[in-house]
Amino acid sequence: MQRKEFQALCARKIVILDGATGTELIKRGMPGGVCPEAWILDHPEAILAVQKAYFAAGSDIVYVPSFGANRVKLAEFGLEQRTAEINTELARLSRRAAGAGKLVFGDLAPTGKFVAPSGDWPFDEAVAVYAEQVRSLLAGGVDGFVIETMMDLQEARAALLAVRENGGEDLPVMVTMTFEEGGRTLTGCLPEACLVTLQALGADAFGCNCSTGPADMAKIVKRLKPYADIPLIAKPNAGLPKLIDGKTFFTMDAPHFADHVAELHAAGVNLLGGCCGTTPEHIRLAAEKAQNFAPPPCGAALRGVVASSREVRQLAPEAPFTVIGERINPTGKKALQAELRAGSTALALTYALEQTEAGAGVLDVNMGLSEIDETGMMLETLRVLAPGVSLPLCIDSTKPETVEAALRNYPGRALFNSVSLEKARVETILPIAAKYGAMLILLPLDDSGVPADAARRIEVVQKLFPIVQKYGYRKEEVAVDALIMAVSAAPGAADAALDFIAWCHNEMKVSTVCGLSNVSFGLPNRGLVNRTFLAMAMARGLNLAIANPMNLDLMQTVRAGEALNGRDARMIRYLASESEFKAEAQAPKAARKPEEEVFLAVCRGDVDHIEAHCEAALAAGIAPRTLLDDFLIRGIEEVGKKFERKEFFLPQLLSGADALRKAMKFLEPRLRTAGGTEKREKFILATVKGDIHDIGKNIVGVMLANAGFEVIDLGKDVPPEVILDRAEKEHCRLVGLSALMTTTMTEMPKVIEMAKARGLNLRFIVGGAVVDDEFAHAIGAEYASDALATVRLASQ
Ligand code: B1M
Repeated sequence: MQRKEFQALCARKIVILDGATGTELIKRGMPGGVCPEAWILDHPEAILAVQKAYFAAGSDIVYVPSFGANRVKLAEFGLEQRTAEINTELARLSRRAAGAGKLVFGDLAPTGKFVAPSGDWPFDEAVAVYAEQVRSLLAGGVDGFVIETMMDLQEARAALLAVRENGGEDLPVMVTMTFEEGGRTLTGCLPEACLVTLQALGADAFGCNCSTGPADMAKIVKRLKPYADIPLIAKPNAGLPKLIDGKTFFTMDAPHFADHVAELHAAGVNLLGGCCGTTPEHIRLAAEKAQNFAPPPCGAALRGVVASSREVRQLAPEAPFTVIGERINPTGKKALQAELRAGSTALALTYALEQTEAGAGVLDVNMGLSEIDETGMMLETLRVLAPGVSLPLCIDSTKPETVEAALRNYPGRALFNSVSLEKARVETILPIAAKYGAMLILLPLDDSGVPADAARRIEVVQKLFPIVQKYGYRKEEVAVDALIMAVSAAPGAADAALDFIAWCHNEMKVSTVCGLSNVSFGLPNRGLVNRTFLAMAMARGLNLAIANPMNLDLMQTVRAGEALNGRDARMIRYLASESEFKAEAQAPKAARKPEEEVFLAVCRGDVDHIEAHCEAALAAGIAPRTLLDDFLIRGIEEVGKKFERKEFFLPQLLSGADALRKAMKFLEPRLRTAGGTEKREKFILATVKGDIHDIGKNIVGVMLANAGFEVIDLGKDVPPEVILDRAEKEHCRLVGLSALMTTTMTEMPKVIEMAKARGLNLRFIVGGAVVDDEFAHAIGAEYASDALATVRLASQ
């Protein structure tokens, strides 16, 4: 099926997808614990029956049961060598079920790995894993693809690129993600940000599946609709899951499920199906109801939107004025140059956080510096900024390889700075930016240089924009740069730029942007010149500026300018910012103490600087233990609180833990005291099965070792039998167990019961945030609230 045919289908009717596969296969005898894909191939009649039932119920598109058929998932069953064959066979089976005239889409789903830059799995490895699946599903004859149940935008991007780069250029690709109750994915991705990014990258439809019932899903679809140029999908569960006797049940019957069709349609759904707990009957009734509705038209009300995975920003002329933070650019910044030459990204992160706080809406990232590997440093900076800050980024480079690497790896929809009419940029850089769906800054210059007057700039843009349009760009997806030159060198420079801005705004009706500080180059009191020019440019229609948001006067000019030219209707932003600016101006600007920097480094996940901050704090006389207890641990606790309040998400939790781990490694030798007893008592230490939190357990280990115990640390996620086998082998008397989650503390009594059953004479000390005295005694253990308490107890 061609992408155009898919769009036509979505315009003709509400397209009906299938319902749950797993539960239907279980009904047909699939046992628990098996590899579903392999079981299906051994029992083809089961999947044929399920899929035929969905087609008979009214499904237009049925998914190939290749959900877990990527190499990473199949490896859990030792079947990774059969990946290609399994996918092709599954696709062939689905084709058989479909017969002529019905559609089957190859299904790509999460691998369970966490993709870079937030995770440590290289992005291109993820693309390669999906590429293998794409090629083999194509060999089985699929009509299109669905990327489903995605929890992380970056993994969804990898799967989408894998389709587009491996034979699926012109096939429809639908993407659905799973949003939790709080309206974000587990990794903190915002629905609107995922839609904006994936539709710019070439998805043909976007929506949600799993996780919630139809009513909650309608709310998310409603949020998506203003941003959607592509059809929207809802594939909800049969209601919210209920846990009964430790098993999950979905309790919404088919008629109640179908009752939600009108609500989903009103929210803007074009494609409708069911996820966990739904059956062919759910789909049949929903399809019947859907026949009463015309498909909602597609076309976004909000365009010109850029996104990180956690935030969206509209950069259109009608949106609030946006300052694009200019500071992550080494030009003229000696400190940043030195850091980048040393391979450190810490200052870039600091600038990013400061600019965010100061009110920037997008952050420009430029790594153009001689003697450094620009591409490598750009990727390294993205690795730090993607989890560290939530503002969308503007990738600023002239090197095609840097642009390609940055846009490929950026988990969002970036603004790209810039494309001009210069041959090299049009021929090489524009196709790259277009491939990754970046929003563009257009420079009105060609190979003959910068046009001096507005008329020539208009001519250049009039030639450049049609070329950009051929790559699918609309006016709303570009911002034209006013190209401000230094007025000190060219007296007419300000007028040329102002006239050009006015033309772009009034005639071409596009966003305009300028690199503000150029105008004042070579002049005294540059701030005054910059903000005076800014006010004049805003009056002509300028709506974006690459500038320094740390400059309070400038930010005040932005807010006042917006209020004066009617862009801030009841002066709400002006009034709010005035009280903020006032508070800021009055706040004393004391330098932070090094130990406070340590605390902040954990909160920010600043792996690069934490060691230096620890060193400085020790040099300032802070004792290693105080640093650990009062700053490092308090830091990670703060991260945990923010995570609980949904201000932070998994990537930030991971970076905070990484920073703490690095600091611990540094502090460990300093925490060790001379001491040492003659007889070293063995102490087995482990985080229980199912739990991967080990920071606290490691601290306990260090303190026990300090106190002279021979610590045998079995690590994290340790099964009971491994703990007890080792205790027996070592003739150990003391075992320490750590658990940080309510769901894993229940492993503790299992270990103790098993020890009793084996007749082992062991004393258990348990600890971890969720454990308390009462629980410990109830299960027959001693409780230690922290590392020192553990040492005290163990010594007793
Ligand atoms: Co997660 N995590 N985490 N996490 N994490 C918590 C524990 C949580 C409370 C966050 C929250 O929601 N607010 C929550 C648990 C909720 C609950 O059940 N009550 C949670 C969750 C839900 C999760 C995931 C499920 C998130 C997800 O994927 N949605 C996931 C679980 C993965 C799994 O285990 N299967 C997850 C993952 C992670 C990271 C990998 C990102 C990372 C861990 C990295 C690592 O440890 N290598 C992480 C982190 C860092 C945290 C928080 C923020 C910090 C934990 C920590 O290190 N604290 C935590 C929130 C919080 O606690 N504020 C959170 C500092 C440490 C020094 O304290 O471990 O308590 P603690 O140790 C103390 C004492 O308790 C005691 O001594 C230590 C020193 O004083 N102690 C013992 C500990 N063990 C002892 C053993 C003893 C004696 C004393 O006897 C021998």
